[in-house]
Amino acid sequence: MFKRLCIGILALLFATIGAKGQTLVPAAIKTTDSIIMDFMDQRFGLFIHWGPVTLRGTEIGWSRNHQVAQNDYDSLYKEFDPVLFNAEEWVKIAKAAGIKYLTITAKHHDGFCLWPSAFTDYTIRHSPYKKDIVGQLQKACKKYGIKFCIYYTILDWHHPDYPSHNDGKKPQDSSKGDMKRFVLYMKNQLKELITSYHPYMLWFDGNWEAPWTQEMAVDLYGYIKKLDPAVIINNRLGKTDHKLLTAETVGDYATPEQEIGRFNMTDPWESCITICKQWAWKPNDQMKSFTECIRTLSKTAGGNGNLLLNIGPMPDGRIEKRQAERLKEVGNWLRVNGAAIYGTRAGPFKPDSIFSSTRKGNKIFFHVYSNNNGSLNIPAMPGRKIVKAYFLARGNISFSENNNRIVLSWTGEIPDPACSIIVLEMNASVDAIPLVNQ
Ligand code: H79
Repeated sequence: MFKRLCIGILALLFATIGAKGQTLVPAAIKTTDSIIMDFMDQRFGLFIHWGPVTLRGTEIGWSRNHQVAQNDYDSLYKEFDPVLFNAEEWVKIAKAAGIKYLTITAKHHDGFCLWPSAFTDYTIRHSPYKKDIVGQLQKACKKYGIKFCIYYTILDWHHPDYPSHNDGKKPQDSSKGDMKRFVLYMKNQLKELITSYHPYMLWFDGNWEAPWTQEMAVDLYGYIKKLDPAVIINNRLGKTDHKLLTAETVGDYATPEQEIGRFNMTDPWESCITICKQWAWKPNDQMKSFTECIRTLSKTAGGNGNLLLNIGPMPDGRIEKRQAERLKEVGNWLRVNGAAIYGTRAGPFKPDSIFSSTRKGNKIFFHVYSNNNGSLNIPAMPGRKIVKAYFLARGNISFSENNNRIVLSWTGEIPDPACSIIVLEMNASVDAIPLVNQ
């Protein structure tokens, strides 16, 4: 009887059933709010998509058996020798860009591993380069105070135990798959990654294919949390929409892709957006302007989310000069205006085409995208008065408060046409005030 009771309690601890009968992650093992809030304080991360496919300049994973024949794609690692790769150079570029965390594609959908995994030969160790790329980056991040994160996709179109061998294109032979063995492979690799590199966050992907189930996802979440209860996990482990967090979601935060997430003061989210068009490097790929990059970062913070901005390094190991320069420009803007981004929360105004707002303590930051004839007219906040108003990049500006409206005005153009920050210092904290209707 006692034994049965114990088994019952254990079952309750390790499997929670939702209202619709789905397996859910038990609340007790979920990443704590304080860890998630710390993550949301970082606001700006660098995504790096890299692998042997850069030798062809086509998209990572997706071009296998499309633009690049499968056999050719799967042999590229034999030529992958990025002799100019210098982890510290990458991390210095990230640091100068004002980036707080870095996420590397340890394994993308093509199955190639950028670290010398003991569980497959399809790794960097068996390339002419041989050295551990994930390990070198982790070390450099530690040295320069950047949080190190790992992208690891679930689906694996190369692994013999994974039942689907490309994204639906023939030849397709799912009879040879063995998900039980494949899950063991994943667990072995994830244990290897967690114990070797101690990532701050794990970025899963490739969760949509049929062989992967909600039950497997909940089980894997628990497995990871036993290895490291503090590791942050994105919301692409389970089978729910990656833009949302729901009771069924397996993972800690939402991940809108190639779009700025919706304004949301309750659910944490991070938008992943490419600096060019492709995730992986492509010669002469179209690059976003400085204005686009800054407004993307500003509007993300103004929606209460993080930005994971993606770059694709070249096959020789270097980051393109123009991408590094663009990142440096972003960093220069952040050196002046970073107070409006890092550690802030969105609001108390909803973003529109003229401005976004963020807040921290007794400060409200207006991110202004247009000179707007030198003025902003906004509703006053009940119980709060302005003490001081100024551009972060320049001096004070005029303000007046009457008829429940605030009028801010300045002479000449805004300091930076891409995005200028106006600070309103208030007479008390604005962290908890409700949204102000415009
Ligand atoms: O790693 C990046 C993408 O490869 C991965 N997620 C980000 C972080 C991703 N996997 N699937 N998808 C994104 C959605 C599928 C998009 C596609 Fe396409 C549209 C696949 C084929 C058409 C975009 C354009 C990707 C390849 C070509």
